[in-house]
Amino acid sequence: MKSSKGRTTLEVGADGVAIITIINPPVNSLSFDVLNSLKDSCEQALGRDDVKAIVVTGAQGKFSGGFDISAFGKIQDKSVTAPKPGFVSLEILSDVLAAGKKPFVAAIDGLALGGGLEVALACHARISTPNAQLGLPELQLGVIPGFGGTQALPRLVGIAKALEMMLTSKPVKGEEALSLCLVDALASPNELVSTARRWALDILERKRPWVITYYKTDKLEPLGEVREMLKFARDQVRKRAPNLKHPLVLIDVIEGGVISGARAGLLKEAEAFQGLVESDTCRSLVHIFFAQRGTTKVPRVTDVGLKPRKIKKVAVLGGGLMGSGIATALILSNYPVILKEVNDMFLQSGIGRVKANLQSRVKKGKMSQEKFEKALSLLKGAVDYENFRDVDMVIEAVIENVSLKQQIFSDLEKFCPSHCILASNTSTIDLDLIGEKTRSQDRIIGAHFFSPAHVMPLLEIVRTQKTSPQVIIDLLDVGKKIKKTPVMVGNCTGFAVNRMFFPYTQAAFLLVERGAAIYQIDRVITKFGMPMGPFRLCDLVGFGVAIATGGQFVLNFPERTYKTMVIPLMQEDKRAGESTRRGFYAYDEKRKASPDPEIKKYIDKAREISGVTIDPKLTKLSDKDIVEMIFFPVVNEACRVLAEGIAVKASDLDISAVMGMGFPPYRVQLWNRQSPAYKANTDLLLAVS
Ligand SMILES: NC(=O)c1ccc[n+]([C@@H]2O[C@H](COP(=O)([O-])OP(=O)(O)OC[C@H]3O[C@@H](n4cnc5c(N)ncnc54)[C@H](O)[C@@H]3O)[C@@H](O)[C@H]2O)c1
Ligand SMILES: *[C@@H]1O[C@H](CO)[C@@H](O)[C@H](O)[C@H]1NC(C)=O
Ligand SMILES: *[C@@H]1O[C@H](CO)[C@@H](O)[C@H](O)[C@H]1NC(C)=O
Ligand SMILES: CC(=O)N[C@H]1CO[C@H](CO)[C@@H](O)[C@@H]1O
Repeated sequence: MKSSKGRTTLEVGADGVAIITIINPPVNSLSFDVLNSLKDSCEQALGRDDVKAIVVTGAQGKFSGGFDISAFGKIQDKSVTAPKPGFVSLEILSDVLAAGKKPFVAAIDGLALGGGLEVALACHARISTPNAQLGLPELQLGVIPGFGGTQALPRLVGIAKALEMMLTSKPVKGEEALSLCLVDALASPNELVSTARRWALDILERKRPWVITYYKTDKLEPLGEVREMLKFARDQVRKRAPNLKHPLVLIDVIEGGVISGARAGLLKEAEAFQGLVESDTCRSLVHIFFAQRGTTKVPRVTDVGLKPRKIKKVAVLGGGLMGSGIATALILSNYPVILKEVNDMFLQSGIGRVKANLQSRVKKGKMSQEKFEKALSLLKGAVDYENFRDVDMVIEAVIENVSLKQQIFSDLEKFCPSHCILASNTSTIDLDLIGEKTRSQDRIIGAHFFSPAHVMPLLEIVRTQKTSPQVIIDLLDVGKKIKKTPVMVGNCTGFAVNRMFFPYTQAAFLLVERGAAIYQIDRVITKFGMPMGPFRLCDLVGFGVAIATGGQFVLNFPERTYKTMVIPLMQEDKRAGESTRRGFYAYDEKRKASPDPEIKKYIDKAREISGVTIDPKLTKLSDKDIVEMIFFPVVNEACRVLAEGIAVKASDLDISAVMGMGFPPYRVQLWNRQSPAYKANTDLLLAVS
């Protein structure tokens, strides 16, 4: 891919309409070069006597994907002087385009997102294709729209809809955009530009209205109603995203424009944008944006000219929780799947689980009945290997038993074609051991899904010394196609996620046995932004599983594992977590967790057995202390994973933490010093504020 800086072109037709085309593949993002060139082209068109009206469009069937996200780094870097996007846009969009003495019409195909849509909003009319995606997703990156969108969108669609579109970051399609008056007309891709040309001339001839979006007020709801809406929105935001400031800033900026007019609103927007762009939240979210797209770049694997092979059929072995989830994910993405079980009874319950997974999507309105039938028709059951002759990939998800898995893999070698990828979902068994009795070690690979596999977004791809690059590329591709974020890791206990996070629960137990308040820890960690604290997580996973996986770490890292007695003591009393309705919390019929005073008894007993004493300092920890004591050991473990070469790059671990454990993405910051505890050679690390 060549790195062009982007530009616009200007072409004047015989009808006197100039076409300005934004060119910056792949999504025509708005770099500063594009913006400057856009300004030049607009000024030229306005100045030329042979130009009567102007159409703005994007090359290759895409209007524009928005502000160039890679330019955020430049704006945030205080050592270089970068232009301020908000003010740049004020100059170009509001002072040149919107205020222009000739009509501007946007011709929108493909996507008009973020700054892309904001360019279109500055025009005097918009024509779109029915399938184009229009939206302002800036909040996802920790900023607000900075090219006038906070002022323009409410004036076209009303405050209520504008708030919804910006707060959810969800785009609308052309059809809906028309009904919202976000666009003025629809046209097929072939007729898009000619329709826009005609429209521009019509405006000039006053056959259609010449509308400057920023001056429009007819769609704004009455002030009293607006106040109510904004108050409601603020309450919702405080409740749903208590750690984020930028959604509240958005609401303030919208309010400013309604009260003081669009010009004041635009200035307020530009200033607020500049402040937010430098925030830790924005830095973290931009980092995550690129980190997520970077997981499929693996040195010496994806850069040696190999292409993913076509996977036409997949077999899943084992129809348990994991296998049925994996099968569900595959058929949802149109892969024909054979689900194999040991006997018909197990097979039927496996297929039943897949059906239930699909049905729950239908119930939630995420899938049509038609799509349900289609997905289900891709699933075939089997109790033998007869139909494995044309399978391109097998994912094994049977119980953790070495000799069983060895048997399965030598059977697979017999029944599957010689190119077939042999993947295992094992989390605890050495892949080399599994493949020991085969001659196919170059096509054995780990595919570690998280439960439930059809819901959780992360896929750890585990390579051995012998796995071939082609097989890795194939699985990375399947991972993306089934809408997972695949991360490639090497072999170690717990791979990336469980390895990084074993110190998470461990630190919590260590603190509690020495006097820290158990429910305070969960409360603080949840407030920090994790989906749940370490104790609630133990309850969810179940103590049986917790002990089994904990044992693996004790075995492999004896020098830094803390073995708590609390869990075995609770298990003796048949407390084993949420499934038994009693763990660190008590659960009612609706599975609502509440603190349980009886827990103190177990902690006291454990303390006695282990011979530890209460440390008065630990009984009154601040929230900040707790966060650091729980997460710094996680960060250190991440450094080890990186130093051992298990992970390819630090950003892969950031993504693993976010996607695998629900670590808050807005807290993953740039960490510019090496971990004091472990000298890992990296500049980006999972860090906590
Ligand atoms: N300006 C904003 O506020 C904003 C916010 C979110 C998304 N977006 C844009 O919307 C597009 C679609 O979003 P998606 O989440 O579906 O992403 P996506 O990964 O599906 O994006 C499609 C393509 O855009 C490429 N891309 C990534 N970063 C880019 C950059 N800085 N400049 C140009 N191209 C880039 C990707 O490599 C990918 O090929 C994104 O590419 C992004 O440009 C803009
Ligand atoms: C593991 O699998 C083998 C082979 O199928 C079987 O004989 C053995 O009993 C199993 N072990 C356990 C602990 O289930
Ligand atoms: C894989 O990791 C496990 C656990 O650390 C270890 O026992 C095994 O030897 C490793 N295998 C290879 C090939 O490195
Ligand atoms: C790591 C992993 O996913 N292991 C699972 C493999 O599949 C079996 C059977 O469904 C599960 O019990 C394991 O937890």
